[in-house]
Amino acid sequence: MGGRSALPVASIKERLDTFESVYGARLHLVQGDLTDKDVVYRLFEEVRPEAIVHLGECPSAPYSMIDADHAIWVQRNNIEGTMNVLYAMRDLAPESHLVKLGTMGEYGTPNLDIPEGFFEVEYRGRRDRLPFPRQAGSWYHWSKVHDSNNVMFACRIFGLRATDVMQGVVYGTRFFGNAADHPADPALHTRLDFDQAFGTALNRFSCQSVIGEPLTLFGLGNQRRGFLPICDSMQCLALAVDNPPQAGDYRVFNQFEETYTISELAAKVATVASEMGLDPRIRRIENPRKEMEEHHYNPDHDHLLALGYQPTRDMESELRAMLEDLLPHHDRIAARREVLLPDIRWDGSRRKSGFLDGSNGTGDAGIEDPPFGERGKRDAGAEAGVSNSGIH
Ligand code: USQ
Repeated sequence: MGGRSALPVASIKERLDTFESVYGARLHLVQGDLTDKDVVYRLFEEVRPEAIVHLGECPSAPYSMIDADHAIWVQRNNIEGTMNVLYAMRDLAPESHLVKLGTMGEYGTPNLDIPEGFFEVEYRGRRDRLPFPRQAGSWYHWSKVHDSNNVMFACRIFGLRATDVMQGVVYGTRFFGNAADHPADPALHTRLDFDQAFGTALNRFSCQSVIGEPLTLFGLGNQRRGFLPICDSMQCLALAVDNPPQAGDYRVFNQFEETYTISELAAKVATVASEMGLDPRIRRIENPRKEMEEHHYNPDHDHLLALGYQPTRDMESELRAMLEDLLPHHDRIAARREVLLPDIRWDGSRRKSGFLDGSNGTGDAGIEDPPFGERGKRDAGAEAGVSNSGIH
């Protein structure tokens, strides 16, 4: 996507060595492609895992929306990799526990509260407990839905056990142990992307604040999502591993801390950035996606709390820590500032989004009013017909 990690990522050897010196354990690394069944089977033969935390998928909605080749690659990569893991579990580690990363986006934005995976339905006088309908918003999110169905079916027919984690949008730079309070050894940093495809909203807003670019709200900015910092994402995965389900059980965790609208988040980043002496500006741009910009959003998230999950820190302190970690890399980010404005559109075209106030990015501080008077309209950004003026 022409981007790069805002934080430099050390070589794999350096990362393994540093991990060992900080945490006293040598990690065993095997490099291979999960879509290669032989690779997965060899790995299972060697390791005979008790638990598998499967994060090995393409995570990007926009990337999957570029064109047919990208859509098909994302679906094949994600679905085939998981199928190989499921069959390797059946054949070589049937007692093991799969912790599989799904996404809150599988549910979409229905006009109902969202349960954790399943709900009770009454229809024509009969009742059943059924999977809650999935209404994903990108080919990537649909790949996760298909994964969920496959994992659920494998549990039923192979007697496997799995936790399907419907994770919200992750942000932050500090993820190890007591990371919340201490910056990680720089050699342990993981990627932090800020381009349109692999950068998530809060990570992008933080990078934009650091280099003085506007924080880009897509459309109205009233889309609501669940968020959690990366250190708590790690905590939740560890809780799932430590508390496996019974054989044959397929369980679903909704994994997020709080829900916020994207405008609320941008305002939080702007507040923290201002306190740190930066000069953030929030601006609306045409929404390149087709998504509801005003909607009900009230997902349950009780399962992890019942296992003892405790959010470790509030969003403001996480944002402050993130900005502290990013500021020294101002030049690295600034050198790729052109990747910040999105041009991958859900209608298949490729055109950079314009600012919705029609100016050239030098507007006032704060959030401009949307130039169209139809708040609440679905896909408002896509329909606003805003000209291309204001593109960097
Ligand atoms: N958004 C903006 N401005 C930006 C970037 C995004 O307003 O500069 C908006 C988007 O329109 C969307 C929301 O923020 O409404 C979230 O977008 P995102 O890019 O942060 O997250 P998303 O595409 O939903 O995907 C991310 C991860 C994905 C994960 C998902 C969890 O990339 O791997 O599955 O978050 S969830 O959103 O709950 O489905």
